[in-house]
Amino acid sequence: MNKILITGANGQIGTELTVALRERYGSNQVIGSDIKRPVANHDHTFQVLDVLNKTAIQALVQDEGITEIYHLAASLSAVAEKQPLRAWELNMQGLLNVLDTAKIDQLKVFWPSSIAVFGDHAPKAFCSQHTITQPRTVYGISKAAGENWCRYYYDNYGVDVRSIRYPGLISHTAQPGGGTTDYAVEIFHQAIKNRQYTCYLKPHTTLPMMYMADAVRATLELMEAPSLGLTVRTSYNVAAMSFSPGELEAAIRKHLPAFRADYRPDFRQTIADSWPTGINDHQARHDWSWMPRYDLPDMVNDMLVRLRQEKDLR
Ligand code: AKB
Repeated sequence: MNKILITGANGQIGTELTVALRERYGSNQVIGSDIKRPVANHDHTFQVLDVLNKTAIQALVQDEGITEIYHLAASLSAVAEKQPLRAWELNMQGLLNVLDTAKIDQLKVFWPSSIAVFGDHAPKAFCSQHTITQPRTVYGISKAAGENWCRYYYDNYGVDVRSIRYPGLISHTAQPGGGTTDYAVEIFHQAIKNRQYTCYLKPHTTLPMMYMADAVRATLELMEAPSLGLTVRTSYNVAAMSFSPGELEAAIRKHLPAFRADYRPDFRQTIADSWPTGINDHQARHDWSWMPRYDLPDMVNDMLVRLRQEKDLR
């Protein structure tokens, strides 16, 4: 029976992945962990865990009989640029601690990479699986190095580590924490509350994006795919939709005609400009039958319906 540990369980992906994994494998089989216990968390299986403490990870794995780790704890692109060396340590050493633990106990590992591995020299519009990765951000550098470490542990120690290069993720449940694509969540909250949003990217900045329901399903499908069919042990490109802030503003305005956005680009514009505008996910579709379900109109519709229900926002 699988016994799963999630690091960074309080984050944007972790919040929804924990629920999905519990539905799949049962509540007692999935332990959420994070650096702090959230104030209103009454989850009896939750563990406080610092991923920089390898001894603590190994003790938890032993005590709980863990067989799989979803290692999500990381600093995202915008916040990492403010403290590059701290972000490097968290993103790199945290991953190495998890991979080394997995090597000893032959655990299966999921680790998220990102479209941030690509830089100015990668194809812009339909960025291929195997291409130049020369990222500009410390977050991207840590993800590119991490992908290679994943393959190293697979090749040399047989660790069954699987990974996805997530695009910007949009969720009605959890707020993102310090990424360049966060605007695509903030805009919904502001549109409903104030009918106004000031965006930190220019209106024509197109980026690859995905609705969280698709991202969670992609993660589960990759982890359940037969190992033999997987040809990529660095990280898989996945795609669902690409849009700019201006296009998202227009899509929201179809539901909320009074909504307006204005644009005041900050340092995140340079990060966004270095990323691709679209992703070629042919390999994921071929190897484990990946297929997105949400496009821009479906995602906008679902976000608005659910945010209004959940937060009782009009
Ligand atoms: C970020 O903006 O940093 C993340 C990502 C694309 O990995 N959402």
